[in-house]
Amino acid sequence: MLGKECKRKTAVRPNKQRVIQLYWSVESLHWMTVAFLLHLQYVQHHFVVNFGKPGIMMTGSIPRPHFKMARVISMSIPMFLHSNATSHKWAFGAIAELIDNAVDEIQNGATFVIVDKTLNPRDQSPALLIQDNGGGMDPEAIRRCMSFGFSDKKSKAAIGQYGNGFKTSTMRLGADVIVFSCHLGDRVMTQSIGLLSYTFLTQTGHDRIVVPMVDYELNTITGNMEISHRYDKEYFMSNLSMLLQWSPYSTEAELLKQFDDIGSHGTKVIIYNLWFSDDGNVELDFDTDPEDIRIGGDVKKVQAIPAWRSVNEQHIANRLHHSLRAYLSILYLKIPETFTIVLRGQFVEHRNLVLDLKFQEFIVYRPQTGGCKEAEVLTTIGFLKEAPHVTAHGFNVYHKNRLILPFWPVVSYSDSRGRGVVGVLEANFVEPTHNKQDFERTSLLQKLESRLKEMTWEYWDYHCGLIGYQVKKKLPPIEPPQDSQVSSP
Ligand SMILES: *[C@@H]1O[C@H](CO)[C@@H](O)[C@H](O)[C@H]1NC(C)=O
Ligand SMILES: CC(=O)N[C@H]1CO[C@H](CO)[C@@H](O)[C@@H]1O
Repeated sequence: MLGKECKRKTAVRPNKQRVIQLYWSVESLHWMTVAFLLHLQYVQHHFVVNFGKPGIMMTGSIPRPHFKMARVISMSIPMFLHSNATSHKWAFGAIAELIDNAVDEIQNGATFVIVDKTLNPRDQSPALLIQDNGGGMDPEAIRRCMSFGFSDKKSKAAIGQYGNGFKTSTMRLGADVIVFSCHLGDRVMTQSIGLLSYTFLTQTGHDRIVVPMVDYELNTITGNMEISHRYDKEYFMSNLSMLLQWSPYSTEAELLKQFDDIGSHGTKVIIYNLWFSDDGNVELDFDTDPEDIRIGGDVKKVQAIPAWRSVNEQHIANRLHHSLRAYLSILYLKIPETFTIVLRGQFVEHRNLVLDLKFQEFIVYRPQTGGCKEAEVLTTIGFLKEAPHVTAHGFNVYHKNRLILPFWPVVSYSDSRGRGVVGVLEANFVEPTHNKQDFERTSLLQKLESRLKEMTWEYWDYHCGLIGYQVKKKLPPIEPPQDSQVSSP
């Protein structure tokens, strides 16, 4: 499904691209892209808010802004920005990117990330909270994270790193985001607050993106947090007044109270004015399950005979699309024991998809990467424990510990060949796309895809008897696989 999206990328017109590059620098182009993204979502938001009363709005008639955006941008913005701008069709993909930022903070001491619903005190509307106790951001870092025109210097190890991913993913989820960050640096402790608010920017008619920010610093003599002297006092006051007017908090005391549960280091992100879905409800559903965040709408129809329908619907391959808890449970291949993801007050139990497989085999694949160092990828393949009842199949492909493709269906099995065959692998030799929901469609990926296809068929042809299918071909005799047995490729 994401493959199509990527193919469209090639449709950039070279002429336009050159003309635009003449007039705008890279930074302002990125700025434009995000502004554009904001604008379309804002239009949808207000359309639904103003006309979204039952009976007036025609359900399903509003184009989803991200689809629309993908089309428009592929015609006018150079390709190198395309993937950034079309980031995050899927709301959970945007949330995952914010969780990545917290996971990157494990190296700075983070032991948890909290994902929860909170309320906007101004109107009691639901807002999304994401909070970690990592290193936090000092005044420069929060500017890099929230402002435009900074280039992101990503360290190689980091998955997210408060880069542009932060802007695109927060803006995918809601119109406004406020960030509180507390950082303990060399002898100074700072608290910084920043507001990226589309509501503010449009209602005040700003023609460039202004991100109000204030910083406080611990006075080691008095022990109080005081206005940071880094920036002019006048600036501080005008920034603060914008924050109080447009953030959910209308007094400085209320604003600073948000630091109470952050402690001496960490970051709290609150996304408010969350987007609405076509049915006129907030897209993120906090109500159906008080211990989960769900997305309605997109529930996939499971094709199965009635007796098997429920086991299919309940399977993680299906649930991950609409239950954040299910998705987060498999988002990382491994997670340090010292770190927990807490979703709506409950730990997210980590799930190793390999343990969902029976009759496992381990297959080594050595991609020809062209480099002198030979990559080696170990794929665990097997039948889902619930096979043949569960029809899901495909490969869960991780990249540097992070799930990129869940249940990637490399074969289509109109004739059952491949049904219930699932694999798990970590493919670090291919590059994920910007939204980390797909891989760049390179020849390396194509080779991987065909190898996985062969693997699926080979596995099926040898072992389908084990789940009650008739082995069709005459095959050379082979020992039935046993758990933990290593077979050669
Ligand atoms: C907010 O503060 C920044 C410095 O941090 C300053 O450049 C900007 O002009 C201020 N905004 C206003 C409206 O004063
Ligand atoms: C500003 C920005 O993040 N640009 C990135 C967009 O995506 C391309 C790759 O698809 C990167 O190379 C750019 O740095």
